[in-house]
Order: sequence, then structure tokens, then C-alpha cells
Amino acid sequence: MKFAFASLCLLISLSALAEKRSITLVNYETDGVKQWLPGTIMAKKGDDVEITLVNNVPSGIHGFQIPAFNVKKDVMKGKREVVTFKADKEGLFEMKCHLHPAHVGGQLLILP
Ligand SMILES: [Cu+2]
Repeated sequence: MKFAFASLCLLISLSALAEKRSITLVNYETDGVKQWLPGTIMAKKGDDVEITLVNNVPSGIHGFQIPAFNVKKDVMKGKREVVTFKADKEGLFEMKCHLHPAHVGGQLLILP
């Protein structure tokens, strides 16, 4: 009985840890400066993160990359893309457009 209760508690705490986190980022452009907004996004360690990328800027195709999680996607103008990854490590990680180094970069914060 004690073991069953402990197993149930473990199951509940594990399911509470691994949440699906859906985030939408929109590409924004002004005076030739581009950035994915919001520029800082957060998740918890263990989350299954799903990011929807919306790009409607006049300059056309832009990239989205989070090197620490092997996320890399080209986003055509007018086409939504979705990337997913497991937030299996905590810390502060770079997000950027891999096609245009002049982009204003963003940050991904994974909390413990
Ligand atoms: Cu770009």
C-alpha cells in the first residue's frame, strides 16, 4: 500500500513536471531592423516546447534557430512554421535568425 501511494505520488509529480508549452513568435520589422517577438521566452526544464513562427515582414524569408536545442527552420513570408523540442536542460540560450546575422537576437530561458 505504501509503495502504491509512493508510486502514485511519483507519477503525479512527473506529469506535473512535463508540460506542453505552446508559444507563438511573430517576426517584426521596422527601419530595416528585424526581430522575432517576444524577444525573450520561457519554459520549465522537462517541458515539451512547441513554437509557432509567423513571418509576414516585407523583406521575405527569415530563419529561426536555437543552436542549443538543434532547432533550425527557414520561415517563408506568409507561411507559418512549427518547431518542437524537449527543454531537457536549464539555462539561458540564444535564439537567432541564422540567415541574417544582423537580426536582433532573442533569448530562451529554461527554468529548473
Ligand atoms: Cu532574418
